[in-house]
Amino acid sequence: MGEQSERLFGRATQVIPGGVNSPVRAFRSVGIDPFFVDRGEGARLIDVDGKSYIDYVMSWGALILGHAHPAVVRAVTEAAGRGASYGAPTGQEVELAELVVDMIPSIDRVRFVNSGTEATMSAIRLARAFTGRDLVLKFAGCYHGHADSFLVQAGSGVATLGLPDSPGVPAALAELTLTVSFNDLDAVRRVAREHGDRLACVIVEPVVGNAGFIPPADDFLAGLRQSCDETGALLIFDEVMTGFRVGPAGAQGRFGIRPDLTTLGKVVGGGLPVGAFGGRADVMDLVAPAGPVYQAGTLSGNPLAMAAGITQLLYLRETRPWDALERHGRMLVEGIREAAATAGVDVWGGALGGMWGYHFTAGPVRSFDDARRADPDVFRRFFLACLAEGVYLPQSPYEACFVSTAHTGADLAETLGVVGGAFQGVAA
Ligand code: KE4
Repeated sequence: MGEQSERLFGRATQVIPGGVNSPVRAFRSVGIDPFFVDRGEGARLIDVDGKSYIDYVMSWGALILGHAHPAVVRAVTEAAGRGASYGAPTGQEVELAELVVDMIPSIDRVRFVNSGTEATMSAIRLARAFTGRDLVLKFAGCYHGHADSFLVQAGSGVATLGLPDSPGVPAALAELTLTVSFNDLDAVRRVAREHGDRLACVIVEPVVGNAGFIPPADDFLAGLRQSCDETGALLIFDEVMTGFRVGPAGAQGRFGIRPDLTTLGKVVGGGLPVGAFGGRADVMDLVAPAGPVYQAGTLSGNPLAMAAGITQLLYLRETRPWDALERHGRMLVEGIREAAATAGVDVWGGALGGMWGYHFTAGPVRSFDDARRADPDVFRRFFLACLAEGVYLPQSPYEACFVSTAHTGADLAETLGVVGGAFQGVAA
């Protein structure tokens, strides 16, 4: 990395664990020190040493309009002039809530929080209260944030660091989380038979992004819906990544499945800290102060984040960019596949809306186990070759890639050129 980044990283490691505020940012999986960012401009990040990167991380999916979109900057700047936080209700919270309810039909009520983790943590508490049951079913490789109940065979940073789960999670709590393989309906039905009367909820990334990109098999999501209807467990779609990213109504809109609860993050906040959980009125009306399920937050619904979220969602609802974003994602996957073939490397990948991904394996990749068959060394060398040429892809095979409305045809052409040369010297 450049001199200024190295210097900052040296200081950071003295005062911040691992020098970063979220593990994946440390670039551990690709064996280099991280670059430090000076600013973002549209589709690009510029680091503190002045190097420019075409960015396909986009703050892990939040920036569907790209960095520093003028409309978002104006809205946040204007809101800041009236105060950063009040700890009291504002019209902006109502406006963003009405937008979410309008765009996602399964959501009657929504509560804003400050992160995806807060959203999913609150959603399972609510499901446990509504059903009077304790067990949670999740899927290997899916990541739902770092609340204790989810750090069991999780994806994203947990998988990147090769952690089977996390120390500090009491066994008594971890035992309440059951984990089966994504896309394995037989395993779901077995859990339903053995534990169905104790199951509070099934939580799933409807399109997995935290084991790399893995779409659902044709019957999988409908099978989850049926199993939940039969057992009385609530179906929770964790759409923190897919919400407003794979389509106007997220993955549930793409696949026509109505979950009982939905969690949101990233895009809904326009790059500022916003998470949300919402769904059926009869469930959500248990949330305090309407009901007894406690959930709270000093900065929940704060005016700066609401301004960014409203601006980004209104822009999306008006311009409807998802088909174009998906075409761009498919172009990038095809470019990687063609370049890899010259080195005898197999690629399995795909795109949905503005989310895309690739695995260096012949595939098909239907589960976390399939994803782990990909060659990590080929991934590392491919990632580093692209980064050296100014293309910043997610630094872990257990992350999804993102494209934004700010990525131009020239950016995509430049990226494909870099990808085309990235396999020289990468023997399969
Ligand atoms: P946050 O608490 O990081 O806002 O959201 C947690 C979360 C919940 N659900 C899904 C489907 C998610 O993808 C996430 C967070 N995603 C990761 C990237 N894969 C965040 C990046 C990071 O941990 O730094």
